[in-house]
Amino acid sequence: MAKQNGLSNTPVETYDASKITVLEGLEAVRKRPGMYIGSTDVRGLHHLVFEVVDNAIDEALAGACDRIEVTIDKDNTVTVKDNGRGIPVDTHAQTGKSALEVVMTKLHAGAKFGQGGYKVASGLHGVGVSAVNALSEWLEVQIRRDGHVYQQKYARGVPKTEVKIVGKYKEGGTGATICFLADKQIFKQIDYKFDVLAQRFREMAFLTRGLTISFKDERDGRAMTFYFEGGITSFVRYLNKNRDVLHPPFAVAREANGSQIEAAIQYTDTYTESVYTFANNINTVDGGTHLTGFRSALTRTLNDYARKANLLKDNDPNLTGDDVREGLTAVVSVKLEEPQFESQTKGKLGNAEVKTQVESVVTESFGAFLEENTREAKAIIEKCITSARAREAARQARDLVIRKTAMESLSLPGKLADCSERDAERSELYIVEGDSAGGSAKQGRDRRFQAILPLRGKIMNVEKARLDKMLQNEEIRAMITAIGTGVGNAFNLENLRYGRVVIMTDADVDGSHIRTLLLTFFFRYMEGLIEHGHLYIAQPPLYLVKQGKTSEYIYDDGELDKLKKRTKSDRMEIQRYKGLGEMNPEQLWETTMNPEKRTILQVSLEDAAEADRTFEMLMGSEVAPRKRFIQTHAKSVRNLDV
Ligand code: 0RA
Repeated sequence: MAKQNGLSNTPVETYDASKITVLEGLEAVRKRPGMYIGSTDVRGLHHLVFEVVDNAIDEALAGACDRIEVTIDKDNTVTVKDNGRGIPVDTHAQTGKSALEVVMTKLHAGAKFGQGGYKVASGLHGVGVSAVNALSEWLEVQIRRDGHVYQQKYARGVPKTEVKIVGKYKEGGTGATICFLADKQIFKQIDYKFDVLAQRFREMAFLTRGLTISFKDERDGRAMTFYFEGGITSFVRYLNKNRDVLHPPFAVAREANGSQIEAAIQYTDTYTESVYTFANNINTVDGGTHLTGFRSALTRTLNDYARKANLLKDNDPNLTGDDVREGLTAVVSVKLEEPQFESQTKGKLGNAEVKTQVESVVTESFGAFLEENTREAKAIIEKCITSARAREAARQARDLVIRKTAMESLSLPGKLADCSERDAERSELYIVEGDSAGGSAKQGRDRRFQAILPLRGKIMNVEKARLDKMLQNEEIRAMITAIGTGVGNAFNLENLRYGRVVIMTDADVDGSHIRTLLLTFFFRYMEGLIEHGHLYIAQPPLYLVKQGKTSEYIYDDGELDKLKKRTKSDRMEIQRYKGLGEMNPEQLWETTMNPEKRTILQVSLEDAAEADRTFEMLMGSEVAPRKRFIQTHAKSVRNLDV
């Protein structure tokens, strides 16, 4: 152990010795897995895969790897193979062990073990593959390096073999193959989700231009390969796949004071902003200095150009940040040597210098783009000016609504059957589709803490609607008033009137459409409600199965199949519930509303990017992809998890 002198963080001894201080045994990882991989639920499980893949991506960032292959086997074994440099195998002076064994069995806090690696490292927690090793029932690594194939096997992080030479590889075929089986003693459930993994691999491939990630799921034979020549430009095209765009994407990639700055911009004819930012391939969901720099460059550049081109007249006010962000799709990706994140979850980038770097790179390059592409520039500016006008109109409409509500003494909507409980934490609002289901819910509820708001027919398509128009819609206004928080920039969680807002719709295609419409509305205008876990989806049963004197409610088709297999009796009587209205108030209470018995799904904002796309697809102007989605997901959409 290197000694610290107690006055500074600098170890007294040499760099080599100090390196040892960061090595820690793997027992700690098994004892408190959450500390290293976040949790031991499905998220933590997927984290194992991401950690290994992130290490391979580090090789790609170092320019040493352009292919990663991920396979999930039928028995849940995961294999990650890359064509990087492989892990060093020579003897590590301090421990007398192979560097490979040290990398696989010791925790490395901070920088990557060994030298010569690229300075930028991805990896969310950066705990290294050793943590994956510790949490695997078994793990096997094969390294192709220095002319040989080396192999070592481990069980729960403990080496079971020496580092052995097991063969040769073809010229130029260096790399690493890591194969592991997650430990059932640690993880509650070993069930990898294809979509979760695929989405992350897609994102990684976007962010690492020229890298191919192929993914095969042997459990059901599904396979996908991600390769994007255009890097983040492809990312922006992908995000805009179902939107009408105003121009081809603009893109810039430059080095500024040792940081790598990349941005891609494309305006669409929609009203939404989709800007995704990354620092060292980590999705910074709360933005940070790179986003601030990007936004101010955008506003300044567009205003400067609009003035110069006389698209903004002398007495026109400047375009605001909101004006230039409407319809904007952009990806900003920075790579820096020492990223500082403001939160534990790495959601926000803190490096102050990055703001100026991004700002100057984007101002200069996007300014030049506008000068050189006058037709595109005009389309963008006109869109921003339209947004400014609409915003002014919306403000006036909003003022009107606010004044009107104030005069009507903040009256709650007439259709709302409120509860007697006044404490938001203990009360629930059920948003129910249709008047008849609303009637059943009103009779079946516990009126002490459950309020019911029936919505008539389909609410309007919020994706295409503007804030001002939306506020004129009666159903939407009733919902906003009942919930109490306000919308958009005016959203304030403190005014929430119900701790749980529960969407209750029929288990048919129409019901799922209405649910998606509502989710879109909440996602776009009351995101905080989802973020803080206040939005839920009710789970009414699909069937009532009677056998003699007993009857049982069934909530999905799989469950019904199981029951059918279990019970051979043909006296089984199956009633399918198509709508909530078919249930009487008591049944609705028993199956769907009674907190003691019901299941409700909490809506999470796991991945705004994917949700954004799903909503666009379902709601956007293009009909074809929506149709396809509804057809292929007609069953599973019932459990749509945002
Ligand atoms: C330590 C040092 C170097 C590379 C790696 C580890 C490494 C780890 C993994 C995990 C999966 N694939 C990997 N590939 C490489 C640097 C190697 C050098 O400097 O030659």
